[in-house]
Amino acid sequence: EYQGIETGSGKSLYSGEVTLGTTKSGSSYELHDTGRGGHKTYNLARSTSGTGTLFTDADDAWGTGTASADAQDQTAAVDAAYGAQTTWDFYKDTFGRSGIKNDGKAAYSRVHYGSNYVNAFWSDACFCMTYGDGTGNTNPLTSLDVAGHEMSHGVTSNTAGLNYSGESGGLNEATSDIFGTGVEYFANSSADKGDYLIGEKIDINGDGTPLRYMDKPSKDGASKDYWSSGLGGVDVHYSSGPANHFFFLLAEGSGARTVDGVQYDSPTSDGSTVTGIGREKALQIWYKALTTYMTSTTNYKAARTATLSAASDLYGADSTEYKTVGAAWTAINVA
Ligand code: ASN
Ligand code: ZN
Ligand code: CA
Repeated sequence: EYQGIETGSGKSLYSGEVTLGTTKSGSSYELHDTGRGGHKTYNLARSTSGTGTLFTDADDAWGTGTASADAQDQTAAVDAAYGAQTTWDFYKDTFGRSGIKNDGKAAYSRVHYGSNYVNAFWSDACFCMTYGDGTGNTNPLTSLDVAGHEMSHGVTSNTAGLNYSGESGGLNEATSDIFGTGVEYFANSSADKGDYLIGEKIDINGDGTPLRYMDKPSKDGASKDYWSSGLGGVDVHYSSGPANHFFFLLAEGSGARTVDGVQYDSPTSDGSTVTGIGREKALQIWYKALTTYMTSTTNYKAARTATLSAASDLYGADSTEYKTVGAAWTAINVA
């Protein structure tokens, strides 16, 4: 476990009470995490440009004021700062990666972007993370899996560089869902338990359903479950489906099962049965494939080869892990 400088406490919107890396500055505190590359969290106060104002607080207890505009403002900042520090810790502890560029330097985060902005996004240009407040400016897009998803776009940009269109775009999106899920599990928060659902906390559909499902992506009404020859023409947030599905099959296996309290039912294209190797190993294989074998033009067929090479490096070409990688791709119609 990462031993950072965690001096503050925060009341988050989605992850309960959290500890935060903060910095004392004069008689006040800044939302500035010197233990993790110097990450800072800023308030855009509904602007859509610039850096905004660095969050400060008098007593280092963030988001706890009563009924003040500041307390409300700080809550999204607590989630954003917690998301950045947990994503940092996940990459460090799981893969030995120090930040998005693996250079020990943090990005920064901005919250309260625009008005009624129902999205969050990573930008390579500012090397920063931005969160909208959602519908009515009351549903910030700051849940942990979303934070981990978005910042993982930065990792992909700085490693494989998967082009954000066609099949490589779907693999880029899936990489963010896979590691966003890794971050959520890593945090082990009772308020936001790990699962293979994306965005289940932000209620973006208004009916309590998540944005995406990794066990059976088509449950969202648009994502693809299996590879087909037309996949490259599909929106990247839906052509990610088969790779998310591959990851679920590799980690947990096919068929109906309950994982950490959530019910899943993951089908295979050919009726085959896949027995999962566990999430930890599946994450290691995807990360090694992303950082060693994938390139900007990697498509689904090449992703199969890349992950097989990674599994061979990590566990051997005769290993169950290697064979399961092949079986999981075959199960989503990538032979
Ligand atoms: N939230 C979106 C995503 O990460 C932003 C975008 O369209 N790039 O995919
Ligand atoms: Zn994305
Ligand atoms: Ca989730």
